[in-house]
Amino acid sequence: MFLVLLSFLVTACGRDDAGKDAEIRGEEKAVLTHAPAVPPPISRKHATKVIVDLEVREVLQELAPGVQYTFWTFGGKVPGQFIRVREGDLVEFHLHNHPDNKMPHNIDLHAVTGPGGGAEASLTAPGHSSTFSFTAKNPGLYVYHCATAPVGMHIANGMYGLILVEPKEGLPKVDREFYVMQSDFYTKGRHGEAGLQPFDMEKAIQEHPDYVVFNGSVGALTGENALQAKVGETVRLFVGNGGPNMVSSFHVIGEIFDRVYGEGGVKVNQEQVQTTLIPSGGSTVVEFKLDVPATYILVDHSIFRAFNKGAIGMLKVSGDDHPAIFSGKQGDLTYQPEGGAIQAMPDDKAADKAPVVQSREEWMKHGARVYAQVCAACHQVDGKGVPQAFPPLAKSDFLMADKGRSIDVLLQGLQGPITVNGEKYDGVMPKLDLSDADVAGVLTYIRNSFGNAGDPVTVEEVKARRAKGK
Ligand code: HEC
Ligand SMILES: [Cu+2]
Repeated sequence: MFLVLLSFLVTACGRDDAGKDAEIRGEEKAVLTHAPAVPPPISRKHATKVIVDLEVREVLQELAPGVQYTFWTFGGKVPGQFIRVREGDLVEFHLHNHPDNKMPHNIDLHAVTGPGGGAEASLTAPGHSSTFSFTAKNPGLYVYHCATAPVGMHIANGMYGLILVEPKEGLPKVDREFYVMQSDFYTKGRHGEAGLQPFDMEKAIQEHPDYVVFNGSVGALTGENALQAKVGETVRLFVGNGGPNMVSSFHVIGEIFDRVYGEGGVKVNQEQVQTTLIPSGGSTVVEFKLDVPATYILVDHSIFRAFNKGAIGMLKVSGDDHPAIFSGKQGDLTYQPEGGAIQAMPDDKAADKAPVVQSREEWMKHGARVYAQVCAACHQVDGKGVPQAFPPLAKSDFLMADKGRSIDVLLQGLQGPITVNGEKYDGVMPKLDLSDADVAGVLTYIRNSFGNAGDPVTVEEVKARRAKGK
């Protein structure tokens, strides 16, 4: 008893640091940053409670010049915001799903020891927030991602980011730190095809990306967006790979990595490295000192991805020449991904609120808009679905057989085996966050499009099913 009291007193006086830093003292809000910025190093010498607020947003942004894409994001951009905590910290995680979103989402942090990396505890419907806590036991650089069904699709749409659990003793001091994350995208149109491009499930399953990019879009790290540093400085890159499919052969043209913390672990496991592998769902940390002014080019050295699919970034280094290290013709190389430049698109911000609908024509239009925004991603623009993944709505016997059941599918989602036109499907259709007008409109639309012919669905019918389902 006396000993317990004594150790308590010693701690309270703050004199005992060694062995005591597992104890949680105080609390703070995590600083979250958008790539390529990294939150500042942690100078604390003790563990604390860290509160993380991460908001999921479904946003329309550019994937390449003139090419738009509906990204699902952690924090409003791809990749997700960088989270930095210290080994031993107690992390209180709040995942917010913005009310304008249509899909449920969650988060699996590879830094978490526990079921699904937090996925089960964080499944969140639009307009809701989930909270869970974990102790950041294991230092390292970890990927986090959404793990809501269909998981591949949520990741393919941009739902990944990095969390750094800094070791207790901290990381060696460097002059600059940057956040870079590679990923691959799958669009209906070919690379560079202008306009709003829907996700292409078939290409994703075949692992044939149209885009492989750093930090969420072609050009996110080139030209004006290039990383900047000076001769004489040492830089550290925290590099993640969100996939969903490609393994990265990460290389910086014109530089050698002095040190590599392989696979994002805490040990420098190799020095003097030209190209380092980053698994899908993995990371690496590289450090190098800058000796010569130049524009260094970050690439995935699976090189067609760099020059034809977008996997190019730049690090512009200014300062004095060092002819002893490199003398020769100098200047900025301009690397342009071939075939990337397309004219700008008029921005089409389709109204997302349900209008007070009267005529059947307007009603169909409203339904068509909901379909394009929400359903086409899975059931495809032509309503024909994707074999073995998303059932067809075009001439669907399942859809047309039972109006009440189809309303329920839209209100409640659907999972478990079903048969549509003789083909078996066993996937998950998420519970979508649609208004009664949206449900009635989109059902009227799909029941009278793609070769279907049926009677309209009214708001009253939807209301009645909703009341019954409760
Ligand atoms: C994230 C992907 C996804 C989205 C978005 C989605 N669905 Fe589905 N949908 C599915 C899957 C998967 C199934 C099959 C579920 C199963 O196997 O039990 C399904 C089944 C259906 C069915 C019944 C089967 C059939 O082919 O007739 C209908 C009707 C349907 N969805 C309509 C819609 C409509 C309308 C929307 C938009 C408001 C929509 N879905 C959005 C994935 C999706
Ligand atoms: Cu998600």
